[in-house]
Amino acid sequence: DYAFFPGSPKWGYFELTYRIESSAEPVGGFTVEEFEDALGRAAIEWSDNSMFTIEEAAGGVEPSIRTGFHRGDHGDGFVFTNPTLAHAFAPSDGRMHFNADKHWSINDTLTRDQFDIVWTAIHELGHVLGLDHSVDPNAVMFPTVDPGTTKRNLGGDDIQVLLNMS
Ligand code: TQI
Ligand code: ZN
Ligand code: ZN
Repeated sequence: DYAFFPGSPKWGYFELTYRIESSAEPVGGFTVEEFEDALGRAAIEWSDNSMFTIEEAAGGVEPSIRTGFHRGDHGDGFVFTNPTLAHAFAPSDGRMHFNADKHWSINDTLTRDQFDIVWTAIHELGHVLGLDHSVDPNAVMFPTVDPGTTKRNLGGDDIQVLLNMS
């Protein structure tokens, strides 16, 4: 959806920080520790493959990215309905929300009803950085969910698009 990113908005700097701010508890007992782990891995994947560094915000620091679990109508005008896993806003908004009603997993072995939080976090961070969807099926930014499968490494296309954004 190209209209989501009018004018190729950019951050203007490359050292980004994030903080967890949830308004809902995820179903299925998914813990804050697992979420922190997933975000850390997603942040490393982009940090290792781009000019961005993405780290957890230290106390008292204003984070660039605010992420967390939310349910249904959570006040930003984008109501979570069943098929939606997560959504993120274009730069330099920084909001990245995960649907608390989905069954999330940090493990790369998934049951049929689970979704990989690491994959989803890498994908949503891509939107936060300013990337739209890719038509390359190997890209993390390819907009198709395969339940029960994972994709935890950036494809050449993801990295190429990002380099062309700077
Ligand atoms: N959420 C959509 C997404 O992140 C929301 C969306 C639709 C969107 N069009 C957009 C966000 C354009 C930014 C720009 O793509 S989702 C996947 C994937 C979703 C989908 O819940 O459908 C992933 C979230 F790629 F697997 F289909 C994460 Cl990884
Ligand atoms: Zn939201
Ligand atoms: Zn997407």
